[in-house]
Amino acid sequence: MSASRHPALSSTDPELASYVAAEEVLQAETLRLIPSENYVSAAVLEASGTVLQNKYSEGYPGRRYYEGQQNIDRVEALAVERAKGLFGVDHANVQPYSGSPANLAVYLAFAQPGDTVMGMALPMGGHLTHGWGVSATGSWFRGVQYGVRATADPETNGLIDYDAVRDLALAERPKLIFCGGTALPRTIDFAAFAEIAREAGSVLVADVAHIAGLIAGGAHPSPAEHVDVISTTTHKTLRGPRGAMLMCREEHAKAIDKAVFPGLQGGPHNQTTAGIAVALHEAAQPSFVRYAHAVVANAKALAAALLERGFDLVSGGTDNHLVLIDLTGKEVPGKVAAKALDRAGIVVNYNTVPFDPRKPFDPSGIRIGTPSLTSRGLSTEHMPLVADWISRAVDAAAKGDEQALRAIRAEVADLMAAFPAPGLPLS
Ligand code: DSN
Repeated sequence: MSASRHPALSSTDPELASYVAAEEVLQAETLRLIPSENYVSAAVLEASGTVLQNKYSEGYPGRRYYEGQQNIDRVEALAVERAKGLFGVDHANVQPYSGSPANLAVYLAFAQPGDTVMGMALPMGGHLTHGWGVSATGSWFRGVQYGVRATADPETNGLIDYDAVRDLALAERPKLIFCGGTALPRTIDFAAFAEIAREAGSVLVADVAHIAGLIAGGAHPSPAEHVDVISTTTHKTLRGPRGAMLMCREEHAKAIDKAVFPGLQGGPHNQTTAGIAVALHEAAQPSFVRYAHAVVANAKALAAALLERGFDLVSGGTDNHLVLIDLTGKEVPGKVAAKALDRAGIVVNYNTVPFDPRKPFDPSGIRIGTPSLTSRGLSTEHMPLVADWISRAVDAAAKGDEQALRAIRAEVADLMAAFPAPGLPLS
């Protein structure tokens, strides 16, 4: 790490500083395709590393259990106002530490242990905290799960079956219904979920962690007018620090706030709140609208280029930032491919695909996305090259050709050097 960038850290703890420096190089040189990651701006990084870190502030602006909140109150109120304005909601809570605690707060606000809750199954593209068995949400509550269609018709294969969701909801009458997930390449029909939740008498929660930035930038429909609660992390397409927000109609504001604090958490992480405020300010700019649309255009172009190269994609493509590649027809499973791609300087994660015959720790797919590469300025014209690299790396993995992976890594580093990453000094 250059001493001038983090002089105090380099001098106090050179070992730790060296790990941070190595991570800066890694993030600068590689093509980062994990769809839940991004590059925050230098301004978000600065806000997240301030003396706001030093304050305890249990409570909410104007209602704290500690004194000395003159500035902290302003920071949090600013973040809240910006969230309300950007997402068009009555109420925002910016204190949840991350997505899982945010979702747990929703359970605390609206359900009792043992109640039935409904979400998309994790292997179908849902999230652990939507009632999946290994999560507290699936053991403290009774999780019932929906999935996607498996049909011979490419027009509907891999899409959410809203009729089946409705049948399950009416049979189970869950307290909560979650829509949204972690591996959904297609637009979520919030109006359809709202109709189902209304019929079933359920509280509807949109977990938009993956697509919050797309919603903010107008590149995905907003759930604001359809759902009771919006849950989101702040660090994915929204390009903020690692944190989360819960947003809702006024009628639910008290329940949500009480569930976050004192129900689940203690003092908020004020330095993160500051970073969120900056990210929300950035996301309200015209340039972010362009960014959100470019993320989607890049993902569509990448999906098309992968299809041309013989890859199978779950649902046949994408409407958003994410592409789920099913490697069942290839000679390598997801984990082998992901590790080979990593050696080639292309960072992805292995992932289950719907109806995966393999185990979650060794599944059939890889999950990729375009938020990070779009933040670096890559555009649709680069997507055939990215698809070529993925194709060559998967072939090389099948053949055990390490030299080919090294060659790709050098090509990747060359291209990335021409596209500086926000927040990174080295690129
Ligand atoms: N772990 C996140 C993701 O990668 O999608 C979801 O929590």
